[in-house]
Amino acid sequence: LALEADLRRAIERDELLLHFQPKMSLINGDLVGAEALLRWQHPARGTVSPAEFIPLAEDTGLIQPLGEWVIEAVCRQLRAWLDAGLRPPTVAANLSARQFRVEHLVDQVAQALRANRLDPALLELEVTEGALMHDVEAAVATLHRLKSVGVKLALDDFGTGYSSLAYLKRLPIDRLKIDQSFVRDIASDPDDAAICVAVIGLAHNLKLAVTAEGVENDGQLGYLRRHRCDEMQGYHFSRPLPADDFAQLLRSGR
Ligand code: G
Ligand code: G
Ligand code: MN
Ligand code: NA
Repeated sequence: LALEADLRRAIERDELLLHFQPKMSLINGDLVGAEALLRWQHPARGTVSPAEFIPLAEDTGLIQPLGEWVIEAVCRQLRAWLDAGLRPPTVAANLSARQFRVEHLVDQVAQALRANRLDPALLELEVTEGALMHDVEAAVATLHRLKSVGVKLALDDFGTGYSSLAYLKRLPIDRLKIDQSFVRDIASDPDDAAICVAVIGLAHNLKLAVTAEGVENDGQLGYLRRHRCDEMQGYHFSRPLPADDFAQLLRSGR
């Protein structure tokens, strides 16, 4: 497949880059974090969405070098911002299901943090329920090893997978991210609203922070704030930004 061969070379050719989507506190409006989102600037195809090439990378094993590149690139970027005198918030990287099961993932993460002399709490890793359900015992062990490195852990797309509440309490995670499919109609659909309120309550009872994804308007924002959601991410606050634009946001002291 042509795309697979291209993806193989994309890392060496420097065609990959990260965008950073700011996360906002619903308590005080502060910039409290960012999610790193992978972008592939293909010379002929233009921008290729990760929704297209992450599944391909998973099927071909390319997810291993690709995932390692993402972790290292996030750490290098954090170091660059610190060296520029900025105070970056915690930045989250997405881990694909297969990447999460890579043997030396924990060593990769620890090495990238060490090489860039970073406080591990500046890095957050987002995993989906699907990545954990494959082998719950192994997943819990890996999460504990990541936790002991000092990174933050988030459960992404929460509510769309099949996690049982019985094992949710065993996961050493810091945050639940409410999937954007529940947030979209929160102000008009009582079922979606009920699900969001329940997830916020669940998270808080388990002493977890909760972030709503895909917030696009004031109605959604107000509803989430009234129901004590901690943070939000979405176009209403900011789209994913190129690194320079994100640095500009940091400089502006938001
Ligand atoms: O930003 P965007 O809507 O294009 O992202 C599409 C999908 O790709 C999302 O599900 C997002 O989680 C995923 N994605 C973006 N960046 C990464 C990455 O670095 N690693 C993995 N595994 N998935 C990513
Ligand atoms: O799967 P994950 O939650 O990691 O992916 C987040 C995806 O959601 C990214 O592709 C990102 O570009 C996208 N996204 C971020 N904010 C919004 C938003 O407000 N609305 C929509 N529709 N998508 C968003
Ligand atoms: Mn995510
Ligand atoms: Na999501």
